[in-house]
Amino acid sequence: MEHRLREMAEAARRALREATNLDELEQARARYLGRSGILRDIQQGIRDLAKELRPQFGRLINETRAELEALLEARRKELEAGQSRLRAAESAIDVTLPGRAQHIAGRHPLLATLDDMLEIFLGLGYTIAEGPEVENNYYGFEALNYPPDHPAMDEQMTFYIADDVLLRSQTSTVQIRVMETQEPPVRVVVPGRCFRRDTLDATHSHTFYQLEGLCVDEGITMADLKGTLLAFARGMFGEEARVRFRPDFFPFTEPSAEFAVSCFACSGEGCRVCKGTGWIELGGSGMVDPNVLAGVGYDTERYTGFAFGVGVERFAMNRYGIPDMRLLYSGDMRMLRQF
Ligand code: 2U9
Repeated sequence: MEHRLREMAEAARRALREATNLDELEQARARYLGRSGILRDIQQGIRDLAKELRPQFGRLINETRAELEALLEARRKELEAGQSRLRAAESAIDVTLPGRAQHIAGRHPLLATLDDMLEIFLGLGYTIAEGPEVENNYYGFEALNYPPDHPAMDEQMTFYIADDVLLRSQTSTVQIRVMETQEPPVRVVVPGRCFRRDTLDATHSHTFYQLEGLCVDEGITMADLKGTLLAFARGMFGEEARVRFRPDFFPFTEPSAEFAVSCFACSGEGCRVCKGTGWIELGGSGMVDPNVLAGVGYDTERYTGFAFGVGVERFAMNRYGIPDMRLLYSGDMRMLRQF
């Protein structure tokens, strides 16, 4: 019996010492010290011993159990320490690795252009007005002096949501709303998204940004329009910039003029940016048609006004040399990181 105990103790010591991980250690514990382990089995054998030998043997069993349990605990601590060292080594930071570049977000070229435009008009005393993208026929066309059969009102050109519900094709709807609630003097710029049934390609988009402006007061003339757009061009392109006006037609202005700025890349000599013309088209403008002013209840004998509109996408593309309008909406980081 005693021999069996000593042999078991020796085997248990070896198993505990040689356990290479916590699982193996647990297996050894269960085998030798567990409830149905070998030590318990030996202990049960006490019953078969002579009465006088039992206390001595019981003590020996208890001493062996205490020794093995101490060994078990010591080995558990060792293995746990080893495991956490291993984990620490696995998750250690390699300070010699090159760092990952952090990209700091910048302004999107489209909105950067719009912000810069707005800044100039704020400096000229304009306020910013905004309004709904979903409009009705009155604000979208009628109040802007479009004749009832104008092709722009066709479903081929304008997005209709229902009979008299449409997506605005220009922000001019907002100027009508401003004038309805305010007597002159009016000086507003209106940035916003507009929608037309154009097919997406390098120079067209069904959704695009416009900046329009409106100035109504006593004694406003075409000279004010020209001076304002010259200040705008100089603010955007520098003091050397010149503007050119050529006759055009819009239902809501009379007379109307398209306007262009001398090419910022070649100062008007002719280059790739301006396609050899020396000029970059910016938008349209004109004196507000008296029908529009009368429509909002203004006294057309007393007040005159000018208005203009600029497409922001084309402006941004020219400014930054972006060759395709779709790049402005792609969210492609290879493009956006350049700004
Ligand atoms: C009111 C009266 C008149 C705004 C104007 C234009 C000329 C114009 C285009 C430029 C590029 C639109 O994005 S674009 O294609 N705009 O040519 N817009 S005058 O005239 C107004 C606005 C509001 C009440």
